[in-house]
Amino acid sequence: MTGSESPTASQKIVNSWNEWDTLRHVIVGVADGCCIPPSEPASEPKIPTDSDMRGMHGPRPAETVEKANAQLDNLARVLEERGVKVDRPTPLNFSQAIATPDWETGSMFGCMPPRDVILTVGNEMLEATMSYRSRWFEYLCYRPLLKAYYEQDPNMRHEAAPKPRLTDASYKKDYLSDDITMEERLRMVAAKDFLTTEEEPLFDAADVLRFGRDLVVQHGFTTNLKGIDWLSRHFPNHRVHAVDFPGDAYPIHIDATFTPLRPGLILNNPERRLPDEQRAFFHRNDWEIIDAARPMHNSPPPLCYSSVWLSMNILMVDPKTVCVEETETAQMEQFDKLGFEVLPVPFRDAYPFGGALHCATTDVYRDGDCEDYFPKG
Ligand code: DAV
Repeated sequence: MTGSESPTASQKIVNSWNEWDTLRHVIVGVADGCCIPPSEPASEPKIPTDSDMRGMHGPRPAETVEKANAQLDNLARVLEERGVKVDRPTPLNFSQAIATPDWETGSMFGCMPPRDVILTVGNEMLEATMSYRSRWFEYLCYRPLLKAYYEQDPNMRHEAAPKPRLTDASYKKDYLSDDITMEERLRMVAAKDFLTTEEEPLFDAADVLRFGRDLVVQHGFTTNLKGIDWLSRHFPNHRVHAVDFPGDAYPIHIDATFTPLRPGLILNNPERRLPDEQRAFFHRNDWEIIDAARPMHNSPPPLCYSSVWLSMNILMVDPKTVCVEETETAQMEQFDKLGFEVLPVPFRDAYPFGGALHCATTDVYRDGDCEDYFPKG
C-alpha cells in the first residue's frame, strides 16, 4: 500500500476497546414509538404477576415518550458540550406485527437501549443475535449509521451474528411459572438453570463488557453458552470469560451488576456478587472489585423492566469522569470519594424504555488501543 492509499486518521470512525477510555463518538437511543411488546417466551419470567406491565402491550403513552426523549436529548447535549459526537438511531414503526417463517409476534420493542443490540469491539460493530422475538429486527434502526461508518471508514468491520430462529425450542417450557418462590428462582439461577436453552447461539450485546484483550460475558437469560462460544470463536484474538451472578433472579444484561470504572477497578452489585472462584482472575491481575453504593429508590419507575440497580448503570466519559443519574446521590458520593469527576444527568424518565446511561448509549469511538489488562491470564 502506498502512503496515499493508507487510511488517514480522519477516516477512522470506529474504535473502542473498553468501557472507560476517553469517549469521542457515541450513539444515544431515542424513545419514539417504543412499545411494550406482547408476552413471548423470552419475556414471561421477567414480568412478575404483580408487575404493572403484566397483560399490557402496545405503544407506550405519548407523554412518557416525550419525557424520555427530553432526557435522552439532554444526555446528547451534555456529551456534545464535552466534545463528544452524538448520533441517533432511526426508529421503525414498532407497533407493527412481525413474523419469520417460524413465529409471529404483535409488535417490536423500540430503539432505546442501543447497548443491547450493537457490540463495538475495536474497529468492529457487531449486531447481536438478541433473544427476544420482539427485538429480532431492531438492528435495522442502526443500519443507517453503520452503513455510513462503513462507507467512511475503510477499516470498519460491520458484522452480524447468525440470526437465531427463536422457535419454542430456544426457551425452556414453563420456566419460572408464577407459583415459583423467589428462593427457588435464586436456587435455579445459582445452578445456572436459565430461561434460554442451548438450541442455538444467543447473546445480547449488553451482556458483554470490554476490557481490551478480554471480554467478560454474562451467562444468563439473554446469553447462553453457545452465544459465549460463538463470541470467542468470532474474536479469536480476545480471551472471552463467562461470568454469572447467583444473586440475580433475572439475569438480563451485565450492566447493572458489574461495572468497570478504570483499569484496576470494578463496581459490583452487592446483591449479585461475583462468585469467589470467578473473582480470582481479577484479583491475581490486581483488579479491585468493590460493592456499589445502594440505590436511592425502593422501586423502579412505572412500566419499567429493570431493577433499582440502574443506579450503577453509568457511562464513563473518560477514566476520570462518570455520568450518573442525578437522583442517585449515594452512588455519586461513592464516585466522588473514589476521585472521579461526576456529571449528574436526569434520566429516570428514560428508565422504562430499557435502562439507564450505559444501556442508552453504544460506543463508536474511544481513544486508546487494545491493551492487555490481565497479563497474568
Ligand atoms: O438490574 O434490571 C438492567 C440492565 C438493563 N440493560 C437490572 C438489569
